[in-house]
Amino acid sequence: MVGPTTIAAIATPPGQGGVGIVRASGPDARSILRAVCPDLPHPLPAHRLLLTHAVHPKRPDAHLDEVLAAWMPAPRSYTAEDVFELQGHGGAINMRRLLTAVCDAGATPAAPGEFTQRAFLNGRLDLTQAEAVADIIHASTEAALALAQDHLSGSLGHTIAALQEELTIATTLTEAAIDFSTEEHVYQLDADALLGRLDRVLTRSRRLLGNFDAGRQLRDGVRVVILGRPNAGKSTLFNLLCGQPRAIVTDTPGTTRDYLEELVLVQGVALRLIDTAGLRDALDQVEAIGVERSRAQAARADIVLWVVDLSDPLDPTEDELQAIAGLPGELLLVLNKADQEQRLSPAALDLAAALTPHAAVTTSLVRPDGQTLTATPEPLLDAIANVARARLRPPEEGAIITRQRHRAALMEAIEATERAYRATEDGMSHEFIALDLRLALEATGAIVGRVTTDMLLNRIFSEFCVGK
Ligand SMILES: Nc1nc2c(ncn2[C@@H]2O[C@H](COP(=O)(O)OP(=O)(O)OP(=O)(O)O)[C@@H](O)[C@H]2O)c(=O)[nH]1
Ligand SMILES: [Mg+2]
Repeated sequence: MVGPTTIAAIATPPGQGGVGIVRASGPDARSILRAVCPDLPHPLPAHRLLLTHAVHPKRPDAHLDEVLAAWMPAPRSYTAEDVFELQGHGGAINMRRLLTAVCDAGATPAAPGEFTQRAFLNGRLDLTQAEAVADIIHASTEAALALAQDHLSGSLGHTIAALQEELTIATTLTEAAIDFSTEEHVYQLDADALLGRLDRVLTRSRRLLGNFDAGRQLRDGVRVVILGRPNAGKSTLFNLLCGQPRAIVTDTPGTTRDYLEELVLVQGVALRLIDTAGLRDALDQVEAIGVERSRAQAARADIVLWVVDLSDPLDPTEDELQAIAGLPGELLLVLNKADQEQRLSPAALDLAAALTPHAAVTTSLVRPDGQTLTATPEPLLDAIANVARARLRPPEEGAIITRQRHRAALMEAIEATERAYRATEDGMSHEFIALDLRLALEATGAIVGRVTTDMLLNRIFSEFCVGK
């Protein structure tokens, strides 16, 4: 078997910066570091920053850069392998030359996420922690960052471990009952005790599953889709919430052709805001595709901002009302163009308002002189933030799952545990019960990475940047 290679990468973002870091990990890290930094003391002090100079291994007389070198021998390093880092002067060309020197001394360029993948494979991190590293790098809001830090500290891993412990005991007891059932002293499976144990597993897993929606919205932002007829003022509202003229606004109905997405903070709440093409019977093929996309976005919304033009002489049709009522997200009704003469019938307004428990917000997005406002009206901001905030509160205390991957595995575990529960109640053979308990164990194991496939690992680690 070929042993692990020594990998190296530039760990800092490309471009100019005060400092740039080249990092390497693997069995040859020590000799490579010696070759690139020949003046380092003997023996190598660990976990210290050492001021020295770097050279190319084949041209030791030519000074490359003045660097701070850090030597972190296994297992006390990020990957649990021998690791070194060179802090040089930031700058793309300098970093490239340092990396070339390290590679010419025996390292191989690292693939995206390969350092973290090694940390996982060497047992330094479980899979939820490895994912948290990617989440910390990608976090664009305080809330997402806090959640990722929490996962990196192992909180989700611990919760899963507790579930696994219960399941392991349950499996062991059941399998013991199979193994010894033909012996003289028949080992009796205590069905009531087993049911109690499985009940605890189910309660905890369902609680965790119930937190997924809040977790996803914390991590990715609450999906807020702005929906309505052409010309209702959707893009005007989108731009105001973005704080910049991101979408084209004109008085021609059908201006927005494709949807636009921006991450915005509204009163500290992260929203993934989506402006859509106005809903109507499309005039051409491009618009038809746009309207189709609007509907697809609406179907995935956490919150739908339904913008209705009060000055529109055409009341919402029965079909329009039905379509809105059928959406899974929470509905917030925005009655726009209050500066104009109202032509929408009060009866139609009542019908629209009846579709949502939240009070409609009546607003105008232009000033009396016809200019667009420069900031979103406060009542509208309050209404949006209140609904969004309520969604972020996890229904139950405890760890929070954030990824579809966690959710799917947990659902699998719950289904298998439920089958084991029913089989125990029905007094079915122990083999059946044990089989399902094993499946539940495997499913929970997949969350933390006890059971993984190469495909799954590749997918997770490809999200990383090179050097992490
Ligand atoms: N009088 C008035 N005009 C408004 C108001 N809000 C937006 N408008 C105007 O309405 C027109 C359409 O606005 P948009 O924001 O482009 O409307 P939209 O809903 O995005 O339209 P589509 O992209 O065609 O679906 C523009 O001329 C805006 O300036 C308002 O409150 N009052
Ligand atoms: Mg628009």
